[in-house]
Amino acid sequence: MNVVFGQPSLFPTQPPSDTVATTVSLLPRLPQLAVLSEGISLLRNAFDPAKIFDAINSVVDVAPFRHMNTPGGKKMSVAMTNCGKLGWVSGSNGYMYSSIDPETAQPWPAMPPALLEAATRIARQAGYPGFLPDACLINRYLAGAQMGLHQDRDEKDFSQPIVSLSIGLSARFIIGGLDSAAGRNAHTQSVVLKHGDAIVFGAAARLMFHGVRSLKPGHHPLVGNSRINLTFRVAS
Ligand code: MD6
Ligand code: FE
Repeated sequence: MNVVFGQPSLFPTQPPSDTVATTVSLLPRLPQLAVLSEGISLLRNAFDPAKIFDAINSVVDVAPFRHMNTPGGKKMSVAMTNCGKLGWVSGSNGYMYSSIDPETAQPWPAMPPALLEAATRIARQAGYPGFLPDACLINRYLAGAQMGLHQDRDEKDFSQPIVSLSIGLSARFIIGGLDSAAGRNAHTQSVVLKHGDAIVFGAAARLMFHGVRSLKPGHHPLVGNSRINLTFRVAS
């Protein structure tokens, strides 16, 4: 696949510098950002995984991981939970966002500050300075779990990006096209998402089909035998 490394042209947070000397001294601090295809940015080592893992555990204490059913009645291989004002749920009534966790009948736990801080900072680095997510879906993959090609279209405003963080075992993320024929059949791009990686899915890519290949067995020193993915969304 074609990956172009370098600084994006849109860096709203970086003020123009007066002298060559300041420019040079600032350069090493800028995040490495790769544009995978129009609208999809990849940032490696974009956050502190231990801090994010602690925050996930605080959410899971209140809203445990569970395997939801598809609208067709099949159990998903990926276990999920949510934090924030709204949570994504799937079941016999379809896919939707709900302020109540159907397992506990309580509101979803609030988005921990460490998660909100990481998501908004990464969005800013990718050119979305106003991003303020109200939903965070947390996916847990054990060996053999996968996510089929899908579009995320249960949110109200597709001009808002989705920010995705990955920790633990690596997985291959597949990117298809924009419509169902091209999305599901045509040739796909793929990228291996590793511990500490973030992707930002916006603009032309916001409605692209994407999925995750079956997780290979393994062990990660922080996260154990799993991969955890967080997707931050503006749902309402
Ligand atoms: C995952 N991610 O990486 C699943 N969706 O486990 C997604 O489905 C996803 O990474 C929208 C935007 C970014 C994503
Ligand atoms: Fe998705």
